[in-house]
Amino acid sequence: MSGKPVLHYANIRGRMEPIRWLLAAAGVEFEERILKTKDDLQKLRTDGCLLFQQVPMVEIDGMKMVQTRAILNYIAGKYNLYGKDLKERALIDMYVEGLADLFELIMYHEFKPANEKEKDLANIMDKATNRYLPVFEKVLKDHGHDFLVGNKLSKADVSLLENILGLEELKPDALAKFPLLQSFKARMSNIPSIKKFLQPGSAKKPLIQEKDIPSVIAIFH
Ligand code: IBG
Repeated sequence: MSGKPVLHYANIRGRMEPIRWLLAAAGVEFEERILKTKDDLQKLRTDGCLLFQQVPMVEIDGMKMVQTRAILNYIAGKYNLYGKDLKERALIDMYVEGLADLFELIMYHEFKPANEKEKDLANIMDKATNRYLPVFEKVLKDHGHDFLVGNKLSKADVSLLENILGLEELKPDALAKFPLLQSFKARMSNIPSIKKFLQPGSAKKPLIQEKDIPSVIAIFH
């Protein structure tokens, strides 16, 4: 056993990408076991590795963890990315849950049929611009700190950066009306562990290619 966390998922961003992001930001090396077929998923099930028969699953500290949020919370707690007290944690949770709602929109966009993409993108950009991004622009403006909570890196910052970059992939000027988020993005992208993750060849997954969608669907459906 190498002692590194082992991530079990398909070779896509999907629900595992926030976990890859958080481990990378924490400076934790990890291994990946890529599910290529439904049989690979079925084997994990019959071996009793999946509490709810689903992935993401992460082997960490002798546990076989499932449920994305539980995994993220464990990593955040372990690596001190989850605030210094209950109130900071509550704030981080609120920010992260809002961002998780935005993330769902971005994640499913990749899987939308071509004839629904334009409308879907318009909805994502409307929600991003009018509901989610203004919240974080205001938080940064009001307290004037570098990070969202407690003037210290937390999982909320990591999630915000992940979502900002995801939005910019869909629409390069997504941050046009948000100057403080632009500087936040520049600052976060320069944190050594994150900078490394953003470089080519890292564990960060690319956007799924249209041609790969059927094979991914075949694993999970
Ligand atoms: N609440 C769970 C979590 O957050 O971990 C949901 C996990 C989940 O939906 N897992 C899917 C799965 O294992 C894979 S991600 N499905 C098999 C089953 O029997 O339920 C599926 C997904 C894709 C693309 I592909 C976008 C979003 C989700």
